[in-house]
Amino acid sequence: MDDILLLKHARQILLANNREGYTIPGAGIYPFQWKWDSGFIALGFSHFDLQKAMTELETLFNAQWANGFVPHIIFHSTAERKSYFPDAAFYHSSLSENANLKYQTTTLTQPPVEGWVLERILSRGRYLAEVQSFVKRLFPKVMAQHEYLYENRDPFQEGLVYIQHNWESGTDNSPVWDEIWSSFKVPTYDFSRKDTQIVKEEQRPSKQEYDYYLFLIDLFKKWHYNDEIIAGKSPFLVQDPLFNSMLVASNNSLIRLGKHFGSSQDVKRLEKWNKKSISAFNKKLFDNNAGIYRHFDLRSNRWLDGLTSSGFAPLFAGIPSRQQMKKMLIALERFSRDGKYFFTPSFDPENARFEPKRYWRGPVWVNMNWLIFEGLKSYGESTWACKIKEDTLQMVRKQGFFEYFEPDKKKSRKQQLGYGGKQFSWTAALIIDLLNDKL
Ligand code: 2M8
Repeated sequence: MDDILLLKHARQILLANNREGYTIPGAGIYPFQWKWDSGFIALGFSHFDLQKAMTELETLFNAQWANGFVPHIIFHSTAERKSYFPDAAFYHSSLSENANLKYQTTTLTQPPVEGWVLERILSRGRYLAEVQSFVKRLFPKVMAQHEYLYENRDPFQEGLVYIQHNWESGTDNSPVWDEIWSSFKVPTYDFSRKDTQIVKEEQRPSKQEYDYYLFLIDLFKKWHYNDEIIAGKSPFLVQDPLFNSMLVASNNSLIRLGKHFGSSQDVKRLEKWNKKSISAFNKKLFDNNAGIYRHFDLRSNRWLDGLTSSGFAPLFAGIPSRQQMKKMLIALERFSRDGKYFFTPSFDPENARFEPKRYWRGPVWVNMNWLIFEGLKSYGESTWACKIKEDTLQMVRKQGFFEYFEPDKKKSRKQQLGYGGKQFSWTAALIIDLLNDKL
């Protein structure tokens, strides 16, 4: 497929998945609005329909809670209520005193990408009064989200915020959580999986993993979603390098935007947060031997076992020094095993727990590639950035706009090996961005 056709397809996918005011990640499997998906989707739309890009984020922030928290799924469509599990009834968000009662939402959040997305939308419509007033309206809302995170998710005031559930990481069934799951027992839940009716079981998390996911939510319900109690008692409390990188990158954008759209006080707070976050990142999360950032478990007080593509996300936020970045290039090369794999498998291919078909346990994801591509570009590493861009385009040209992809290049050349949802929105959105990139 040539690039003009690819671009046309990508736009068609975004338009087909667009609903009233928001865009679903993929028909059938994800029928509502997801938080960080909306960020990538808005970026894709900003190339050909600024109005839709702005509406996507406005709709998301309409569901923001009183304390600045932004939920990870907004269950807009009642018609689709029964087609996804766990649904709004399972979360029972009104148990939280902060919940936004106008919307049915989850009680978990996702990586805070909105700050840097806002800056990119502005760059596409800098001279339009409508875009300027949009950024002005959204700025304090994004700021409130960051305030929520630093005030409620950083119990030791380290500058690194924690996630309280694997679904908050965006990398749902990553093997890094395995050792947390093995540290406690959960009941067996009786429920009907909706995801495996659409996608093959071998490409999704196991039933046992879902039991853990549901059990954590049940615990939080018992504690009325009180963050202080969760931080004190929950068995899952992790400083995730991807989540924190998105926060730092968004801080960076808000600092630049704040000079026009915020106050000098906002800018000062953001600078203070970022200084602390970046220094903690490099002291606490960088694994000098492996050349990659790690997940830190606040319960066991050590890094979780295993290296993931999330560990390269700090490149996007400008966190590593040049020396650290050079080490990361060696790790990146190892992840592709001398060109055997596409950049960048979601889990270390040399680890015995690597599973090339199963969701976040090995396959390649376009959003992670895009973040690493942008990161390397910002360090002036254009040869590397080009390799990732080319691999990503090659993968999608050959397989289509899937949710995730087979990492093995040889296998992928011979067979149709795109996995998960089809006509997936963030794959389409980021291909649009890559095709518009000048590198
Ligand atoms: C996946 O997560 C959801 C739960 O939030 C699921 O499996 O049902 C993840 O890939 C997540 O990162 C993504 O935002 C979501 C929708 O694309 O799907």
